[in-house]
Amino acid sequence: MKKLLLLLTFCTSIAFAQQTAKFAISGAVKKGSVITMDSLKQYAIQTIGDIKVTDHTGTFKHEDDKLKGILIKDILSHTIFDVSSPKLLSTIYFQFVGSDGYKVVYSWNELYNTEVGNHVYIIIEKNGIKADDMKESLQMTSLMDFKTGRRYLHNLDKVIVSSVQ
Ligand SMILES: Nc1nc2c(c(=O)[nH]1)N[C@H]1C(S)=C(S)[C@@H](COP(=O)(O)O)O[C@H]1N2
Ligand SMILES: [Mo]
Repeated sequence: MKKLLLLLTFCTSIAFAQQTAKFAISGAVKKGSVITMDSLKQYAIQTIGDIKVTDHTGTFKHEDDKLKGILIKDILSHTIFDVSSPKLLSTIYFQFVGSDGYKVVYSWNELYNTEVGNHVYIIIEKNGIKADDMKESLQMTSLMDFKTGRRYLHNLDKVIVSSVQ
């Protein structure tokens, strides 16, 4: 019985790791895609440094060190947004959704037309631990945010692109 339980725990942890170390991009795009740890290797890895995580009131929670990540704009560079004119890009917004259903929104303009977008990363390593070995799996951060916690998304599962009606 004990062995069976161990095996079950082992299988669940493998399933969990495989389930979380990738995310899908879908919605208002010409062609949907799935981003895996393997496909992330093609992008430049940036050394981000440390982050002080604060809650929604600005109270310091904890610090994560030695962050490494890939700019979300680099990852999205192969995604063609399904709009009939460039003007309509201003209607586009992204929902980044965690495996627990937690959602974080960015607009197309925020990512592509403000400085904020130059500091939004998918984290592939922190505190010397790689995403595959982290319970938070692939994480996301918007480094210019005042309150860093709320968009410090854990377990990124999917990106849904939409056009506001
Ligand atoms: N998937 C997921 N990510 C999440 C949350 C959540 O509930 N689910 N909470 C957010 C909030 S409100 C905060 S303050 C930070 C806290 O980051 P920490 O867990 O590293 O302390 O996680 C953020 N990322
Ligand atoms: Mo929070």
